[in-house]
Amino acid sequence: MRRLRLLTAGESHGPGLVGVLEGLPAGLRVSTRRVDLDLKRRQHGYGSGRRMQIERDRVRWIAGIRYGRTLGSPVGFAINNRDWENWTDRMSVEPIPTHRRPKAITRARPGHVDLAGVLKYGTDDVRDVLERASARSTTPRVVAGSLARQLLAAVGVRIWSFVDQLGPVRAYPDAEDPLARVPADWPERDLRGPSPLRCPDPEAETRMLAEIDRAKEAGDSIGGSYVVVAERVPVGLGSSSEWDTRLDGLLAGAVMAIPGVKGVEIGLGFGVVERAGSAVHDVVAAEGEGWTRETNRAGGIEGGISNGEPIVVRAAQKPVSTLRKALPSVDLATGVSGRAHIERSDVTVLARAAIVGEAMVALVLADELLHSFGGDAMADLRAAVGRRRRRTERRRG
Ligand code: EPS
Repeated sequence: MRRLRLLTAGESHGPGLVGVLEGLPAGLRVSTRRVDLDLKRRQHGYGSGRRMQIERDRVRWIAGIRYGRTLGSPVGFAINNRDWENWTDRMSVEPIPTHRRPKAITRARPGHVDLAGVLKYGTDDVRDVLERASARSTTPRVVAGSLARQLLAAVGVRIWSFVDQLGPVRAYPDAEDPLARVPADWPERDLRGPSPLRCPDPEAETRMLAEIDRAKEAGDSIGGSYVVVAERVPVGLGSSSEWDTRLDGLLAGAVMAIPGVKGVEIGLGFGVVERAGSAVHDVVAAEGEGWTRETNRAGGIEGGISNGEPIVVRAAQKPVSTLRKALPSVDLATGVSGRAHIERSDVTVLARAAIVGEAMVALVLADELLHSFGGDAMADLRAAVGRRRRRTERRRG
C-alpha cells in the first residue's frame, strides 16, 4: 500500500491479536459500533465450528483516536482471544521444559501451511506455524478494513458482499449476471440480520446449507466463491502508468492474500476467455448531455483505473484444509505414512471470508483514495474528492 501501512500480529490461540494502521487523515469520525459489527459479521455463518461460539470479537483501541476521531497518528488496536485461557499450556509464552510440553503435532495436513511451514522455519512442531496461518489472523484486517470503509463512506463509497457459490450450488443459476439479480435492499438487510450463508438467493441458499451438512456428515470440507462490490468509487483511482499502480492488480493481490483464496476475478474475469470483444466491452452511449453504460463487464476498472461504475471483485475460496476424515500424510517425526492431524475446525468459512474480502477491498481503495487525493485532514480529502466528482460526473447521464 502506498499511503496506508498495516501491520498485524497474533496467533489463533495466543492471548490476542493486534494491529497498527498508519496513514489515516486526522478527523475521521470512528464508529466503534460499526467496527464491532464488522467483527461480528466475520464470525457469522453456517458451517463454522465451535470456536465461533467461544469468541466474541470486540476491538479495543490503544492509540490514534481521541473523542471518537482519528488524530492522524497511527491507530493501534487489540482483539482478545477468549479461548486463550484454555490454551495456556499449549501456547505458553514462557518456556516449558521439553518433557512437560504437550505432544508436538507432526502429521502435516495437505493444503495447510503445515509441511511447507515446518521446513521453512526448521521446527518439529506444526503448531509453531499453523497458529499464525489461521483464519483468525484475518481479524485485525477486518478492524483496519472497517476503518478504511468508514473513510470511504465519508466520501460516499459503499462496500458490500454476498456469497454467490458454494461447492456446486450457484446463486441465480439461470442468470447471466447474478449480481443484477441481487435485490437492491440486500446490503442493508445483510447488515441488519444476515442470512445463514449470506447468499441473496434463498432457494440456492437452502441447497447450500444441505451441501454443508453433507460435507460435515462425510467428514469433509467445502469452499465456494463470493463477490465484493464497491459503489460510488470516484473516477481515477489507480493508474495505467506503471504495473504496480494498476487498481485491478492491487485489488487482486490484496484479495488473493486472504488465507484460502485461490482465484480472483474483476468483472467478467475468466468469462473474457470465450467471448468475442463485442461481448466483453461495455458500450458507451450518449444520454442527454452525458453518457451511460448498459453493462459493467469490466467490473468498474478500465486500464487499471476506476471508471465510476461499481467495482466488482469475485474470489474463489478453497475448502478448509482440516478434514475430519483426514487425508493421507506422513508423520514428520517418524517418516511413517498415516492420516493427517485433525485440528478443531470449520466445515466452511465462506460467509465469513466474504467479510474479510470486503475489508481487503476497502483497504486498497482507501489507500488509492489517499494516494490520489491526499489530505492530512478529512476536510482536505472531502474537498479534493468533491472537486474530482464535479469534474468527472457532471456530464454523466
Ligand atoms: C481455524 C480453526 C478454527 C477456526 C479458526 C481458524 O479454530 P479452532 O481451531 O480454535 O477451533 O474457528 O478461525 C478463527 C478462530 C477465526 O476467528 O476465524 C484454522 O485452523 O485456521
